[in-house]
Amino acid sequence: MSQSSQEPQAITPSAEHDPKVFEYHNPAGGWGALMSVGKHLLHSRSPALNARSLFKLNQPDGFDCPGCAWGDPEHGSSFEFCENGVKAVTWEATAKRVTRDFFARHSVSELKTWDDYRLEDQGRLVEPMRYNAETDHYEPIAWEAALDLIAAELKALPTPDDGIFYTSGKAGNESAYVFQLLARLYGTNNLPDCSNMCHEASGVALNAALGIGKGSARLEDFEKAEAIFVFGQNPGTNHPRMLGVLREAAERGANIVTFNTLKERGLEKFADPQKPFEMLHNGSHRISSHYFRPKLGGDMAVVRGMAKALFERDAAGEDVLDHAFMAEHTVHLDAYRARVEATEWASLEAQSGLSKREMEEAAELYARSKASIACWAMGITQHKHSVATIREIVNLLMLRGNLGKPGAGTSPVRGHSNVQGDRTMGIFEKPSKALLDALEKRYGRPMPREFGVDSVAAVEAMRDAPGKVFIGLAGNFTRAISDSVVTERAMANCRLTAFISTKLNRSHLITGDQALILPCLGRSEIDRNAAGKSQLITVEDSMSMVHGSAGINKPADKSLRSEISILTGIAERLFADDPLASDLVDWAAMREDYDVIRDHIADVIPGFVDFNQRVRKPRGFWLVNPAYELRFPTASGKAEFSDTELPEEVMHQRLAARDGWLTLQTMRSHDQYNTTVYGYNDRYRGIENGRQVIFLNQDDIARLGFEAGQWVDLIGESEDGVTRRVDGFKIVAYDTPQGCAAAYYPETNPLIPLDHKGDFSHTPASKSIAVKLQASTRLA
Ligand SMILES: Nc1nc2c(c(=O)[nH]1)N[C@H]1C(S)=C(S)[C@@H](COP(=O)(O)OP(=O)(O)OC[C@H]3O[C@@H](n4cnc5c(=O)[nH]c(N)nc54)[C@H](O)[C@@H]3O)O[C@H]1N2
Ligand SMILES: Nc1nc2c(c(=O)[nH]1)N[C@H]1C(S)=C(S)[C@@H](COP(=O)(O)OP(=O)(O)OC[C@H]3O[C@@H](n4cnc5c(=O)[nH]c(N)nc54)[C@H](O)[C@@H]3O)O[C@H]1N2
Ligand SMILES: [Mo]
Repeated sequence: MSQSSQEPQAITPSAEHDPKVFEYHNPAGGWGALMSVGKHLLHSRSPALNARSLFKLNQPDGFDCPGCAWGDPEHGSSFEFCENGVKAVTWEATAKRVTRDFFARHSVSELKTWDDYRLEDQGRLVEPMRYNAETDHYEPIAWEAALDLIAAELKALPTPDDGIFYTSGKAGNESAYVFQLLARLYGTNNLPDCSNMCHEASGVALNAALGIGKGSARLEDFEKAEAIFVFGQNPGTNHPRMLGVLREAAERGANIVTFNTLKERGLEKFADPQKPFEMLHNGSHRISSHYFRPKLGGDMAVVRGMAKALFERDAAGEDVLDHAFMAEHTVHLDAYRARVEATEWASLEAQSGLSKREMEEAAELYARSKASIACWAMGITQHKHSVATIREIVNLLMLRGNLGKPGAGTSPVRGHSNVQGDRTMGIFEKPSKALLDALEKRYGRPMPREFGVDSVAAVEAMRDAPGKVFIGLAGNFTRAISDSVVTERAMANCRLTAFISTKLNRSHLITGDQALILPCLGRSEIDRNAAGKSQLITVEDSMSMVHGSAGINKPADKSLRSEISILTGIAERLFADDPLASDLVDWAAMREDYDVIRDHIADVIPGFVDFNQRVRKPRGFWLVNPAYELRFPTASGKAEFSDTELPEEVMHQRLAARDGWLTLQTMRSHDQYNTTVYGYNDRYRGIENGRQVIFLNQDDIARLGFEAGQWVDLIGESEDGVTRRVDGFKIVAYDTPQGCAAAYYPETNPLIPLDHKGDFSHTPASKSIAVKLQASTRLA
């Protein structure tokens, strides 16, 4: 890159958001959660409508919660929602609107100075808008003209590989299928998605180890597990319905063994707002029976330490390994064992931040359990060595035969409500040969065989060559990906940026030569076709259950279109002169009846035979996971141990030698959904009224010569000549190991160099960022 200086991010947190720190002593959930529900219902300005919506959330005749991907029980209660599901629903079903007058009042340059909360809080987008560079304002454009423009710009590209088609995991299966079909018929596999920034490492590691990129444990396995190991995950905020499941497991005596760099309240104790007795008596139940706090990026060493302890006990004649299982179902055990035995305890302690005794204790908990599940999320997947870490977790599970039996298995807990389904539908820049063959067979058309760009590579491509067309199906790509300033320059290089969205966000403000906002229906809204019939969409949860979702609310505006209507509209125009493509796919029929799309899916995607019938059963159907049945479609046909060497040093070890540097993880507050900020509080961590905080170990604060409450600027690495910094963060003392810091995303994304990413997964390593602190000029 040529430029050497970089202006700090233009977004300035307003002085009124001066974060306050308080001690939070209550359990997660409980009255705090109920009070928050009330507050968010009121803030939406349509409390009655929203209260009604909640009874339809995750119900067989209702809509899937647009929050997380945690599964719904088959014998569920009539309330299947949580505090943060309520925020997601009320945020969508707000009474506020972003009209053409709003855009006439505020220029894009002005809006760029607004923070994420303020942008989205303006309400729902209602009509298509086009950026006018001369006036620097968005102006209304007719739907037909907007769709014509996209098709014309795509057709004008020198090669289809100059088109980039991004999907966020909010998109349902039907939109996802149509989107990938459009891109591939057009001629490219450039289908990056939010999974590239999220659980990519899980897919890569599980595919290599077990031949299937998804988790194997089902919801009912959580009722049978004797121990549940939770690595790098904060369910109290991000998967609150999982807390209910963990709590039930804890109540019946299962060990919940947590590994987390921070002390997270939701992992300590929980009061279930759906249990009236407990609420009235201010009761609660502990979640974690054991809580280990490794350093950032230390989990591979922890898990290897547990394996080492087991091998040592096995060598001493103890019955702690399932030799019969391994002999029958696995390969490469000897190589793994040799590797583990060659790894010294001293290296494991130095890298993990845990003592040998702690790792032995964790191993003992594992050895005592006859059925164990391992769960993990972003604390594991957003490091440089995430794939190796997840392979290590699978190795550990295999040592005691914890696959394919009740109460056991892998559980990568997914993020977005349909992120897993989008992949199943073919949203993937590296499609399998089988998928492309099936598409070719169905459509009689050669499919592009060259792999496309993932999320990081998409930014590199836009940065390095101007003139691309970027289409975003849901999400907020520009804000979600790393290296914000580099990314924003790259996006501005495009000839067209177009986003299919429900709410205004920063991606809309970083415009290409031309830019469009295409407002769509949300999941809670009734999606009627031209004939007035309401349509069903489908989603797949983290446990591979596929089920229907139908909105119940009146659309926010009559001019809104469904995602499918917008996508099929683009496709019709794009392929209008191509009789082959328009004969092969009747886009109008797809738009009129989503059953037609599901028939296409049934023809192409394995596991979806009779899709239309099966999805109409309450709670839907399960996509069989071969690993669950002890079938492993790997190269060897067996489950494979990996024998990767422990990284010589992870970030915190590298930085220990550099004066004043710390390893920063970027994570979610309790009041946000990814780049969507619902408010400025992070209740369980005791933060109120602000997001510009940095959590530090007390000893680090003293050692670096700062004080709690002081404002600092965060300086990132700049070896490539780009200055990376974000200004004005307040220091908060927190229970986290030395050398490890934490702050919220997306405010900290400017600190992550684009090429700081996972080996094999290419996921931005947003849980191990090198930072230095500097006293800030911001006044308290
Ligand atoms: N309400 C709400 N729900 C959500 C989301 C949301 O933003 N808001 N986002 C959705 C999405 S897309 C996703 S992917 C998931 C994310 O769900 P999580 O993975 O829970 O999300 P994070 O906030 O990134 O939390 C990471 C957790 O891992 C810990 N951690 C970080 N680094 C390490 C490490 O190196 N080792 C260990 N052992 N622990 C570590 C952190 O302390 C933190 O508790 O949630 C989904 N659900
Ligand atoms: N530093 C750092 N960066 C991260 C992460 C991290 O932990 N740290 N986490 C990463 C992860 S796990 C993920 S998944 C990504 C998230 O990346 P994305 O999925 O791209 O981002 P979101 O913030 O979920 O997208 C929010 C926008 O989606 C739109 N939207 C909401 N509902 C709908 C809908 O029903 N239809 C349509 N069409 N649009 C809708 C709204 O306009 C809203 O503004 O961020 C990643 N980035
Ligand atoms: Mo995610």
